[in-house]
Amino acid sequence: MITPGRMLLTIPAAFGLLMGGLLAGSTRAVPFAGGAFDIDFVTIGNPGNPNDSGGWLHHGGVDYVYQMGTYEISVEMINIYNADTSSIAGPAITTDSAYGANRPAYDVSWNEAARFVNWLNRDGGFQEAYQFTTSGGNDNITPWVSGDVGYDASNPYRNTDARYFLPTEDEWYKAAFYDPNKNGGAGGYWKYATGSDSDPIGTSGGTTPGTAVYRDGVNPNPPAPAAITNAGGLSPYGTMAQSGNYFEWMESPGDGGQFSPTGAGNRQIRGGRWNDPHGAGELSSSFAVGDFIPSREDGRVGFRVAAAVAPALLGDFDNDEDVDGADFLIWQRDTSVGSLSDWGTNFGTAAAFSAAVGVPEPSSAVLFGISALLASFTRFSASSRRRPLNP
Ligand SMILES: [Ca+2]
Ligand SMILES: [Ca+2]
Ligand SMILES: [Ca+2]
Ligand SMILES: [Ca+2]
Repeated sequence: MITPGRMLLTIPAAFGLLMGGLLAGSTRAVPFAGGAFDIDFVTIGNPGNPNDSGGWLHHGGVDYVYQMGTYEISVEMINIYNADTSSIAGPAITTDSAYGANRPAYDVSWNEAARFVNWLNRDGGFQEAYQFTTSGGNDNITPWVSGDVGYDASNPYRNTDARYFLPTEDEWYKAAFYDPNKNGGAGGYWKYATGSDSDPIGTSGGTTPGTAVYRDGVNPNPPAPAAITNAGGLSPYGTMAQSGNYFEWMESPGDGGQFSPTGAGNRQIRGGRWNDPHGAGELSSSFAVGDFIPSREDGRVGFRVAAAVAPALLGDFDNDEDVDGADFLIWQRDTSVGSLSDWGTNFGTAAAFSAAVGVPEPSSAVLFGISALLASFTRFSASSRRRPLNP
């Protein structure tokens, strides 16, 4: 989408952005609130992977492809939510900004995180994930029941038609610890979300592989949490700070427990925190805290968002859910990525998430030629510009 006021880039600049995007792997930046901020999502593939046989409660098996937020949710994103006065606005969420707007939001309850997720869905024209039947920002949800559209008996908290949601413990655990290339390509789990069984090296900020934002002998007196995009090395799938910075809410009941018909039951917490004195064990796959009630506002706990994937779109060679000039550039560099005819057929269209409402119809007529291609370059460049959050 083109946002008024955004500067159009030259083709060489667009090409540079494209190459940067390729280096980032299968990350997709999704703009929210009219482009006020983006959330980056990384695709978590390898459906059908087994649960971890180590760890705790044997989590991590997921039999579908999904997307995980690359970063924790920031204070600034919550501030933008709170500033929304449009028809999709939700009740106020309280957070704390002691360390700056680009740091993870904390003192955000599970219920407040669910309100934020619902707002993301409304912003994109999607079904809300969680059912609130009362108006307070920290009220508990009312789980979906049989007969509701999108009801899933195996997870009555989440509506299956929602695009964005809080990750289940399995979704979170897989994105953090699973590595399809471990054990000579057979796949397996690491102890930490830095792709290692060795304790991460403590840091208060940076992106060096193998580091995490926590207190250890290397980083004995951390002054502050890190900005969400500067919070340690990546997991094998490319997520940041699933070990360290802030603990994060799971959608799932705690301790492998049961879903609560009133929505009041405990939720799971994982990941460790920047200033805790408990060492690396708190960051590991075997550490989880299952007794946090969903209304608890805790100075150690933030969250990240996960997403469902849209069906594959032929001609979308860079897997960003649309077919545009960027895909043509990829085909031009390597024609084995797919069919140019597919690209031509679907040029100008976006992948339709099945449960979406209000998604524009694909254009019926596609004109080839340099003018269309140039237009696609400018569209690509506009949609690819990252708007930094409090750099
Ligand atoms: Ca709060
Ligand atoms: Ca974290
Ligand atoms: Ca594409
Ligand atoms: Ca694109």
